Amino acid sequence: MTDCIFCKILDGGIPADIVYEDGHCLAFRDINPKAPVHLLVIPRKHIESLDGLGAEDKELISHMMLTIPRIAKQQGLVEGYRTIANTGKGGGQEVFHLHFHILGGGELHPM
Ligand code: D5M
Repeated sequence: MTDCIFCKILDGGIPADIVYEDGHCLAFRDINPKAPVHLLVIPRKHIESLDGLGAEDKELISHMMLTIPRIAKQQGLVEGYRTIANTGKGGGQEVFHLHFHILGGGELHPM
């Protein structure tokens, strides 16, 4: 996956402001923040999007869901936060390596 920008962040090929990492996932600040705190949480495994998940990824995705609230709290988002996963071109996805946006730290427009 040499042309995947998030794989390059994972292997240290391009820099990122990493706020959390473990054996399964990595969280770093979005380069184009849409909120005072805007993080991206990605799996170490290259999976294009939610559509690319298989039954074998059950443990990984469950780990990520359990880790997102911990990262949010660590980043001071005690009042709450928004989690978004854009899926496919029709969903506005631009980087085709599964990622969850965590947004917070300010007023968010209702959805
Ligand atoms: O969102 C993809 C997000 O990825 C978008 O908010 C910009 C962010 N991005 C792209 N390149 C980088 C790097 N190099 N560092 C940090 N953040 C980055 P999507 O859901 O695919 O539309």
